[in-house]
Amino acid sequence: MTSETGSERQPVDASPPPSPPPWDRPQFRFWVGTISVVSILAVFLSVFAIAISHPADKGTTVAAPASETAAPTPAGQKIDFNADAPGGFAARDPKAPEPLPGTVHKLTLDVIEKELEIAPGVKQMMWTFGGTVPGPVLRGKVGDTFEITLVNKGTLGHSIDFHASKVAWNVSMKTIEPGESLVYTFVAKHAGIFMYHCGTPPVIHHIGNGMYGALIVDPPDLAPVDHEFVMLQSELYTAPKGEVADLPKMLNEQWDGVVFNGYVNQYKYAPIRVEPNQRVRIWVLDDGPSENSSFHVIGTIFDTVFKEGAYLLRRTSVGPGGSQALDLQPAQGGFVEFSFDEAGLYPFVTHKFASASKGALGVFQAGDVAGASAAGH
Ligand SMILES: [Cu+2]
Repeated sequence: MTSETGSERQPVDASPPPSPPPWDRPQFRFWVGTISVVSILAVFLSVFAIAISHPADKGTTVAAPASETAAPTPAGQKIDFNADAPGGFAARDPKAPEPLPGTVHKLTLDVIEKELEIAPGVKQMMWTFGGTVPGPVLRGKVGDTFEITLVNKGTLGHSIDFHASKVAWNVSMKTIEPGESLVYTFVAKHAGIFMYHCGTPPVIHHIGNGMYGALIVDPPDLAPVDHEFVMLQSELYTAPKGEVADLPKMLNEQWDGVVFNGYVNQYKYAPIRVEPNQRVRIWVLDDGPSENSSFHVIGTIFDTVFKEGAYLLRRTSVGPGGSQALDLQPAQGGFVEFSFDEAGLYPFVTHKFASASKGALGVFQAGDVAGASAAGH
């Protein structure tokens, strides 16, 4: 192997070779490489951190904020919760009815679609049992037979479902068309305050527009009291004048009010008169269709509580236990008993204050109170 001698010879000019450009220097390459690797690692770790902190990225369903998903609120009349009582306001009688006489109760309930006032200045079309919202409170005893004739005088199909009954859904609770009637017979086998409601789909639309009520079946050992009242809690869904409320409003739980016995702040406008130290029983039912209730009377303590068929608390001569609220989900009910120790005003609410602030508020007047004028139901 030969080589050209000239090519191996050192150049005549023996000055040092020119240094490479900075980007070609080994140290530069080392740092560029290190920084690149660190950057890639940082990006990867960031993505990983976001992934584990964001359940949605793992495939879990996470609700977006309500403001992004909620359907726009359908139209409806506005309720003024600070409005004064309308002139000549007449509250629905809050007294619980006496048990019906005898043991067989033949009654007729007409389905009537009509305009009702539900708050000061707010009237709208409602679907009703018997022309009122809530429908009439029925009452009997364990073992009684109820034979209810439902007559549909409305413009669309309706039905009735008595929670106090044990009967086949497809037989007794079927939808009847306008002009038709149906006889619904059952024996009240259990004690309690039971919801009844229209069960025609979409059920929430029929309950939300007024088709609900209560049937009380007395426990056999019900103690005597001085006053017995009934409070049915429900939501109000307002509609434009002359219309019934929209279904989407109900499906989205966008109620406009929460009320006792069908009218905003009804017993604030017409306080209920009792006397100090009298025993008071209030039957309470949550007719929904969707909101719960935490029934509370401000300024007293329940010494007896009956909920969903059983006594949770019973007055005894020495019993120290007291109850402050009766908690009810939709279609649950019971009663509370108490007395007022002093003359004065005693508001009652659902202690879910978002609901109390939207109309679920009333007042008891115990004894004479300067400046107050309870109607004396
Ligand atoms: Cu109906």
